[in-house]
Amino acid sequence: MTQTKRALITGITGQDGSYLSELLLEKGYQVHGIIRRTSTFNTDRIDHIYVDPHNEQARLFLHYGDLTDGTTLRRILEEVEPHEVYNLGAQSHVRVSFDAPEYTVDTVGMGTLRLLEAVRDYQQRTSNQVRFYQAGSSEMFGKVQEVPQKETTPFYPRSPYSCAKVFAHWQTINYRESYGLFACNGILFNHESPRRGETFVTRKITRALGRIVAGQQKKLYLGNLDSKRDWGYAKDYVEAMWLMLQQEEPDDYVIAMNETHSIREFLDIAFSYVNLNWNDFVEFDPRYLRPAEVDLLIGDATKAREKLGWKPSVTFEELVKLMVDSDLAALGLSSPNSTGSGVEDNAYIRQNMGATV
Ligand code: NDP
Ligand code: GDR
Repeated sequence: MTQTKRALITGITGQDGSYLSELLLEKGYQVHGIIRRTSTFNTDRIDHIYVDPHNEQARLFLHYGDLTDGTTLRRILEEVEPHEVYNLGAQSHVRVSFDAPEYTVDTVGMGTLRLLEAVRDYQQRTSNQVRFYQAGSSEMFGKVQEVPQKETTPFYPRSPYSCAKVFAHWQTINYRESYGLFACNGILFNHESPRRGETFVTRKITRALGRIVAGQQKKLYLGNLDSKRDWGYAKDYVEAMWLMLQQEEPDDYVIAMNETHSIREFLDIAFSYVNLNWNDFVEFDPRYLRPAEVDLLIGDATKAREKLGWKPSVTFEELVKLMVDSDLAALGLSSPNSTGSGVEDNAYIRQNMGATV
């Protein structure tokens, strides 16, 4: 009889943590996640897969902990005895990392080191093999050195967040080379979904667009519209994380779409999908600028395609539209694609938007 695999996920309540949990549960894993104690519920993204632990069917278990608290990380590791650890927890907002650099670096950089140390000790003490995934970021490439960016492109991080991710990246390699830990770095380019945090630019746009169509918002304030990102679909990207840990040898992989689009292009597709012109709604607010910007990201995921057999299932345009559809649906509005009361009907939009059109 094969043993049920156990996975431990930091950042399980985030966008990626929720999709990865779904994927691992589908594959028959027992999934354990570390959650933070907060004064309001923070488990919205995983509530639909949570089963009361008293139920013997339950395969998803949550543990209170924090990447800033090494003792607890060790205790959870001992309790769970995971076969795979996915380190997705982070203060992941680049702009916020300039406001809260120490906390960001503690979570993203030192948090990874604490977890690696805990895994090393656990593995040495028990001889149980643990596979480790580190959530690296295209932000590590920062200031353009080479395009498209690939595994061998030099890093030039431009924020406290990305400096900490570079530290975590090299620590992960160091634990692989020093202690023989099966540790992989995913270097993931931006990936989005209807579950994307509301303050990242894509979701900020699609959420505002829904509210504009519903007549609940008149303006959308944004910062730099010229930067370019290589955006993919989060559900596709968590599959790459899992694939990395199923290989014979640990390695590092870029995961990307190999195409780049500006914020303006994102706005064009999103607003024209509902027959609106974003220039009528978007205003500039310098508070959303960063002290240093990453101007251009475009990734080359050839290695992942060839070695992992990974490929994305959703195009950039499909991604924008599925996010708009989801934010429209959340407000009880139908998709422009659906028949009947579609938002392609300008009268419908005018009616919903009151005086703003
Ligand atoms: P989210 O911001 O959606 O989720 C972050 C998760 O980390 C949340 O579960 C959050 O908990 C948790 N967290 C925050 N601080 C701590 C802490 N101190 N201790 C433990 N957990 C903490 O991020 P994503 O899901 O988008 O990203 C997942 C990972 O991948 C992150 O490490 C991110 O930096 C990285 N990444 C993301 C990319 C993307 O485009 N999405 C691209 C490349 C890398 P809570 O819900 O309580 O806030
Ligand atoms: P990013 O994502 O910094 O690439 O990090 P974000 O969506 O925050 O910014 C993308 C680009 O949009 C510009 N921008 C704005 N950004 C935000 N958040 N809000 C605005 O109002 C706004 N206006 C313009 C930004 O300047 C930037 O150029 C994300 C995170 O998920 C990281 O954790 C991850 O590592 C990287 O993607 C890959």
